[in-house]
Amino acid sequence: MAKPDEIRRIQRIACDLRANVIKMIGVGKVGHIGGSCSLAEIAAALYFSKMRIDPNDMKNKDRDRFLLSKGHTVPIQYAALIEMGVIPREHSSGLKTLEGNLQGHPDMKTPGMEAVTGSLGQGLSIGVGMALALRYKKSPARVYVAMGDGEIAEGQIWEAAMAAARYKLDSLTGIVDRNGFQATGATRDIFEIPNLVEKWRAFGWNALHVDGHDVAAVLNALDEAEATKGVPTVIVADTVKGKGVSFAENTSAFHNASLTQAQYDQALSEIAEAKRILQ
Ligand SMILES: Cc1ncc(C[n+]2csc(CCOP(=O)(O)OP(=O)(O)O)c2C)c(N)n1
Repeated sequence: MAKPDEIRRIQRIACDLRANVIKMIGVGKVGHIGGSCSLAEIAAALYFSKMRIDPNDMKNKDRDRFLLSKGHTVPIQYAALIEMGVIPREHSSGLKTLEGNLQGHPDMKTPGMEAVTGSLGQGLSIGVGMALALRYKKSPARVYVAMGDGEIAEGQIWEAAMAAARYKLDSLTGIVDRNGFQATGATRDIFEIPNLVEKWRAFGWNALHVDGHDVAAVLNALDEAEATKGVPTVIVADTVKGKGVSFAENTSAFHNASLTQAQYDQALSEIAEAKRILQ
């Protein structure tokens, strides 16, 4: 069970990650704000508490791996890697430029990236392969795969889910960022997947259900996933798309959008205020 100080530390880092996302996308440049902000606490909990990774040794063969299957929200992963010092902060101004190394979807040329993703539905399969290979090499490393609630309509996710259970991949943890919205509307209107927790269980997984902005609950679930042997674990995390930026919350309008100067300033000031009250 994480101590209150540790929880507060991660909550504050989540604010820093959101601020990094907004600064990276900047004014007038289109970027995936909504699904980046919904993942902030989960990314902070993984990168700054749970995962065994050394920012100075990101190629260590026994490092834990994080795969962003919902690759379009890579600004939140860049934000974490910038905060850890793996990606130089000054690179963030080159997001989505040909000359920069922060592409619009994860690319292994970027420091800290474990896989190329972005064509939705593939990340869990990559995670299954990695977890199998790591087991073969007797590595203690764990593999974390973040998916979107829109993304999981892809059939390949469920093939990977069956394979993970078949191979008893208890080093694999899936996380569904269930923010309720996808690119063009609410997930329930486009392709609702009812009884999601029960569905993962039926596919042979240990399935947990948390509030994805509750850092203590997220950390507990990650610990429970690690303690669960013989089956993979999925954490279905209820989140808010655009969390922390009021005008971007609970809408697909800021799924992939640009900010005016006024919106940019408002977003950063709201995030700073959220961090201030966590002092
Ligand atoms: C195979 C594939 N089809 C379509 C897209 C285009 N696309 C990018 S993001 C997105 C919606 C994803 O929604 P969700 O998984 O809920 O992500 P989040 O809300 O967390 O951003 C779509 C359809 C894609 N990247 N890959």
